[in-house]
Amino acid sequence: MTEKDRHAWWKEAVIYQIYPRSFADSNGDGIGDLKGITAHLDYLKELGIDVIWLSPVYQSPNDDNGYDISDYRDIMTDFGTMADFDEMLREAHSRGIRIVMDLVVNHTSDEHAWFVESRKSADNPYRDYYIWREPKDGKEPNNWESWFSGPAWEFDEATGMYYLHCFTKKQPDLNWDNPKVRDEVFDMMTWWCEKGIDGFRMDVISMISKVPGLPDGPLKDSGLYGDLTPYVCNGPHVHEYLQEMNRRVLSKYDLLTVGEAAGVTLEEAKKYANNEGTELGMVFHFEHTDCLEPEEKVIGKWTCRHPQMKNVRAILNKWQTGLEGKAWGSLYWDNHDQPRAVSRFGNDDPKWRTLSAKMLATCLHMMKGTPYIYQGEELGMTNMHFTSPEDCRDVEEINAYRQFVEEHRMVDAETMLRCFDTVARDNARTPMQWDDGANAGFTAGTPWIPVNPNYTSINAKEELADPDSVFHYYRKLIRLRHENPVIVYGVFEPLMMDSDAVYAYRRVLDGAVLTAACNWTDKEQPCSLFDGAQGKELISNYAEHKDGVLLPYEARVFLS
Ligand code: TEU
Ligand code: CA
Repeated sequence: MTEKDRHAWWKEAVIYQIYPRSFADSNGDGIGDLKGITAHLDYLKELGIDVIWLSPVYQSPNDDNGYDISDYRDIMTDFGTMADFDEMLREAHSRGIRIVMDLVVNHTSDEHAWFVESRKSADNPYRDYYIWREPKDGKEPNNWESWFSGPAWEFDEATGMYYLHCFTKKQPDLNWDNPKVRDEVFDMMTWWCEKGIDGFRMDVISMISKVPGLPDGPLKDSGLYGDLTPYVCNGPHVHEYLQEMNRRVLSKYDLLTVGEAAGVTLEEAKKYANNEGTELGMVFHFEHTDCLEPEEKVIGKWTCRHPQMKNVRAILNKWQTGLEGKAWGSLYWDNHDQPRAVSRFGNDDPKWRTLSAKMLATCLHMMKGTPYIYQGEELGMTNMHFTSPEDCRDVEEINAYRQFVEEHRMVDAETMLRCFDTVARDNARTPMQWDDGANAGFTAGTPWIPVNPNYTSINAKEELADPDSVFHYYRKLIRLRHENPVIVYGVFEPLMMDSDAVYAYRRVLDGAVLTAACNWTDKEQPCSLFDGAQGKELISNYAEHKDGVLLPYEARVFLS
């Protein structure tokens, strides 16, 4: 066993992510809002979570649903007012629930006052807040593709130069090498901390330092553009800038901090989330959400395939053992950028949905790290079915469809729609299913994105009333974590690595041994871990077990 972890509240907490646009609409305009969140805090209290991570609620023209911020110190008009925010914060705190803000500072909106100034002239005081380059041979300065299709550069008539945007052209990248940018960001963070918020989830924070010279990237599978990730992820100054942020802001407050770290490796994560606490509390990595072979992809991230358990396990186990004693980790299946967990990793056929959602929850929540639940995951909400590109709201899907289907005819429309069914971000963004009434109880108006038609059978009202629901199972998993230090701090040891069907492991702390085993298939699978075991069962998705096997999608956890 390695050295013990220093205890912290955010290591013992369970986080619930809210995507405000799709959570609850209080005024019938079809868009979720802050008052809608406040009205449902008792639901979250009942679930038992400790912290809410709020996807961005700042002023934004919504090119990327709030990940394009035009004013960091104001609330998005669609979502309400600063008074609504203050009320939500107060009401959450009065229930013992903390609030973590999304911090989107790799880029701003092109409508942010800094960028409005920056594009005016080459000698504007705000010019160097962003990344401007001269054309190269009359074209883009390099071959990078933006994360959301098309070139990562936009030509600006006013000065005849290009600006860099790793995401949409309405999301220009900030120039973190400019100390004034860092001052502005740190001041803004301090302002929110003084308001009493409890932490930050930092959007693509691994991308804030770009490799000087901005060299061309290796050609992507489409052959259309180069890959920017080698030159923008984990760049030369990223750790230096985060250490500065830590010294100047984070260390002055008691915060949960989690970096969304596109392109992060285990070795890099040990630096970002180091146990000495000089940078961030933890990071999100993407290895398990993107563990298909290149030949399983249609193009770029688009695929109709589902990952195999043994590949997911190899990745998660590597992170479990690799971080031990060195850095803290995060645990998640789902977020607003991913398809629904039960549809991707489990089985959303009505016959297996509940069992497999509970199995997946068990598999993740008994691991080491801080668990994140994405809204609706606790109900076992499923992916959508896309019948036409008109169903899409997400700029990533809309642009990909235009580029690969319409402009370059590299993918046929039907295949692209099946890829959307499988991995589109909109799967996570359909409205929260509160009840079986009109629009799933999300809005009295017309929802900004269609409701998943299965809301009549999958909804919070029904699950709250059913003690065997996915909701009550999550509730129990959260309570177990709060009651058993071995679930928080126990050292992880893999088990049954010769099985491609059963994901099993042990957690060990001060003589307590927890054993978890999860059957990822719809068939009985051999497993003798529990035969004759001494101790007590902590949780299972089956009331009766069978010696020597795990039943289809069975999950079992034993403490001895
Ligand atoms: O996401 C960054 C990121 O890595 C995602 O683009 C993810 O890999 C992709 O969506 C999977 O298809 C963050 C936010 O979470 C996302 O919502 C924003 O669109 C993006 O940054 C830009 O701010
Ligand atoms: Ca509203």
